[in-house]
Amino acid sequence: MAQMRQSPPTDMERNMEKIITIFQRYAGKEGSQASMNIKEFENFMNIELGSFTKNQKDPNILKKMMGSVDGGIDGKKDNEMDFQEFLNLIGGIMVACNDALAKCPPPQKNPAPATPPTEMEASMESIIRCFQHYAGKKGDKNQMDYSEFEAFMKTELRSFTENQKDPNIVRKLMESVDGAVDGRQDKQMNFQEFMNLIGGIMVACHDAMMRHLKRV
Ligand SMILES: [Ca+2]
Ligand SMILES: [Ca+2]
Repeated sequence: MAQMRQSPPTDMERNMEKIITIFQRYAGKEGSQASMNIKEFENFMNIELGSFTKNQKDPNILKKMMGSVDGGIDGKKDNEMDFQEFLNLIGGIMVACNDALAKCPPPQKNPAPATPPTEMEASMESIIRCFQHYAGKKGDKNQMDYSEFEAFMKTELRSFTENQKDPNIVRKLMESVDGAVDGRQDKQMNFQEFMNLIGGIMVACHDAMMRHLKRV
């Protein structure tokens, strides 16, 4: 662990850490530890997101998905997916899930899913539900306003928020993503803007962990 924690991690922190760990588990199988090649990515998708993968009709879907993000961050089409490119892809799947979940009402009873969710699916769903919980407190249920976002940051990412020297950090974070996706600086954060922000925090954690690993 790169940092000592004063308090036990929240569910949100646990899920963010889990996604980083899962990426590292597959990216570390061969070649660069910091990126996935197509074999590592196929392995990840078939095992962790198997229910998504097996529903796709296109046999080349995984190659196409990888092609759609490869080079988007580092500018190199090198058939390697780094963590930020990976998060862009996962974030896209989560945005689609969030839209689907927002459209259908929550089930009255909880029917047991045919197959239990994988660790990755459980973490993704739990992050979506966390966003919906805070965004749904008032006003637009699909958007976080400033006070909803502040409540989220102070409760779910408490140790991150408390470690920041800048007392305006929460406002600045919100301003940094507001309008980046929907083009409207309306002081409302939609799920995709939220994922950009959470993704940025996760990339910073992942980079810190890789630097730490290089030192030992
Ligand atoms: Ca690798
Ligand atoms: Ca709201």
